Amino acid sequence: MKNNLDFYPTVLTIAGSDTCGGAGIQADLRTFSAFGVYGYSIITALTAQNHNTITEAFPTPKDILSKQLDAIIDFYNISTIKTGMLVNFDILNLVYQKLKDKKVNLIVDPVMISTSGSELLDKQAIEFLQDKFLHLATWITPNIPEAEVLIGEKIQTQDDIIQATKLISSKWDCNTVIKGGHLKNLGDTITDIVCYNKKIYSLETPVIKDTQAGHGTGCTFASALAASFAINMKALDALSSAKSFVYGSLAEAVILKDNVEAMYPPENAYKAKIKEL
Ligand code: PXL
Repeated sequence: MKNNLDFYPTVLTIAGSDTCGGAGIQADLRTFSAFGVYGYSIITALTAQNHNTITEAFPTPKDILSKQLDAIIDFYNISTIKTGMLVNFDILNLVYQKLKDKKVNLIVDPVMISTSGSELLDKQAIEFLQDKFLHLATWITPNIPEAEVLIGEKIQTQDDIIQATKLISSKWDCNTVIKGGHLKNLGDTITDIVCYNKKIYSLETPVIKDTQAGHGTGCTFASALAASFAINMKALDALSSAKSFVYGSLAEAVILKDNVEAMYPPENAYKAKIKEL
């Protein structure tokens, strides 16, 4: 037995299945394992996809999703939950109803569009996300296009990102990380901006130029953050460890076939820089 005194650290992911293994549930569970965290998983949709294209995103039927949630949430002592692709209003609403009275550390990755441009959350669901679901979050981790949808404004500069993190944090009474990877003219570093307890931090690693392994970076970051919390890291250390893990996973990407690379848990340790702005 790994633990004879305390319970082993766990995280529940509520997300979609990605056949090609790079994002969604598959990325989440791989990441939890790399952090020494046991993962529970509730699957919101079955996608059919490879590294080029998504051909299907089939929502889990409501009654099945409801049974998955009931099987897990009240049976185990769940204190950390990460959500990813929530597909449509019915699924989002059901997850909301099951979580709304629970006291948990909820990390919401507001997945809306895949890297290849497919819609992963419909319009009615985006409204419900804004009106209800995000009020449950302790952390929200959008990329720039998702943050633009959430606040209804364009984000073009680092200053815009800082304003957006503040806006998101105050609107939904939560902490926010906006991932900077979509910013034009990145230079030598990728800088994410964090609003944590109303203070602003930058979170930085070098850019890995021309990587083809970007699929799943968002899921991996949010899962690594959730796993870091589950092993009792303090927030700033958790942020740095999650960002370092994404960087290392890109730096040590594996080649799956000609022109297809995938991020993979790194063997070496890396250190992202976090500083207050
Ligand atoms: O990276 C967003 C994402 C999340 N979840 C699933 C996905 C994708 C992108 O393809 O397939 C299941």
